[in-house]
Amino acid sequence: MKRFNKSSLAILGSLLAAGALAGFLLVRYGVEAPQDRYITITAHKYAYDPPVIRVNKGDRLHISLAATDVTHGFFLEGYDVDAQIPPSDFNFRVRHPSKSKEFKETDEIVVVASHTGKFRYRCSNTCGYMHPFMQGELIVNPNYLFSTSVGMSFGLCVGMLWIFRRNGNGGKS
Ligand SMILES: [Cu+2]
Repeated sequence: MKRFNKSSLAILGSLLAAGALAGFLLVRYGVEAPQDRYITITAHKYAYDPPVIRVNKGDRLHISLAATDVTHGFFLEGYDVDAQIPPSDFNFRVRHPSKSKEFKETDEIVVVASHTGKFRYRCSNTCGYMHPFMQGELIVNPNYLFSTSVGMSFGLCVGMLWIFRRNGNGGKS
């Protein structure tokens, strides 16, 4: 019986070590996963480059805007951002429509990708006959690493329970 407990202790020990590792990974890559992403979006007749941006939930987006031909707009659905981008200028003007109609000059929009889903960005400054079709898409994915880590921890808990039960039965017989 004593010998049995020793081996189960060893198994428990390694499970705990694995659990600690999972916990470390969770903190390192899960909870703290939100990254700073520096994105430059160039507007021209009648598209944005890049046309699709993929980020993870919680990421902090530093968005710079530039226009190469005429003044374009940048309205980001779901994030209360609207900008006017004059050509050949590092700065652009931005406003948060729900808060103010006033545009303010800036060189960067900082937005936290706080909700998942697909959000279109489209031109909000009439720039030509194809203007209504000028749009792109911001895709905010859920944090998969975070989910994986939680799943791993859950698996470890189940594994430990199973070992406890097995040892309980083994001890009696
Ligand atoms: Cu435009």
